[in-house]
Amino acid sequence: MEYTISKAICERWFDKLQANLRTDVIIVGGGPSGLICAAELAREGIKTCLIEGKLAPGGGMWGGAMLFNSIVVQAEVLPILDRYGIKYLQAEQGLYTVDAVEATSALIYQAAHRGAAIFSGISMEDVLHKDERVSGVVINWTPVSKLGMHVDPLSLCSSIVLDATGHPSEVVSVLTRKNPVKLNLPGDTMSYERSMNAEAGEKACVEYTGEIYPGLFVSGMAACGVSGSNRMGPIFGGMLLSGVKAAMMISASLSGSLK
Ligand code: 48F
Repeated sequence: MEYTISKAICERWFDKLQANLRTDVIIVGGGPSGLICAAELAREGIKTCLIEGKLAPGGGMWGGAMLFNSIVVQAEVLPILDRYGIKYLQAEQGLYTVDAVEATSALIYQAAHRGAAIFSGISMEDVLHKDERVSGVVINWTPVSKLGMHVDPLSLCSSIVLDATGHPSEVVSVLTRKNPVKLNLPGDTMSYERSMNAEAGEKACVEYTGEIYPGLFVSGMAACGVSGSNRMGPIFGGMLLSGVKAAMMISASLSGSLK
């Protein structure tokens, strides 16, 4: 029986990897913006692969604030919560609270159930950059990177890459560190995240969601950081709106390139 268990797991996992060596979209980072983007794209039948460096996707959503695992959202995202079957309670000033565990697990479930391929424990360490376009990512096991082991990576190819890595905006950072590129951002270059201002940060993370370099989109906290906007703390409506906006823009870009 042990042989059969191991064989079944190996076959399934390698089938999944092989099927995702070339995809429409690679999402780096399984926080709220990346997960909801994956769920929305997969629902449209767009071949989507999500790479999460940690064991479990969910990013900063599990922990609420200071480990108080409730999060806050604005009234405008209630239709999204309804679509994902996430319950909410009214607070004050048009704000609502959501159980962080229910919300995070709902996003993960919908992304996986709708057909996005989720790989965990694997980190993006570089991008594929050819003919002035990002065309995929370079990956390795997170423990290999953490232990500093001298092991070469593998590459995954895609039409589009989404940087949903949150505060460190790791995809944009590695692209700009290694290549002399001009970004579609104020000042043509990557900025840095400013201090807490919930209203400004929530607005900016949606506003700056988009394609900042051919083939490379940003969402969520990464969109805030690279555009020089503020962090916003444990309010998550902007993250969900950003992920949904990223999915709409990516879908439009893919259908445009098929014409
Ligand atoms: O930070 P994160 O939750 O991203 P987000 O969707 O949401 C931000 C909020 O959680 C919070 C906030 C809310 O108001 O301010 O911070 O922008 O999730 C990012 C995910 O990306 C993974 C990381 O482990 C986390 O789960 N990640 C980061 N770098 C890499 C990565 C990498 N190089 N490769 C793979 N995954």
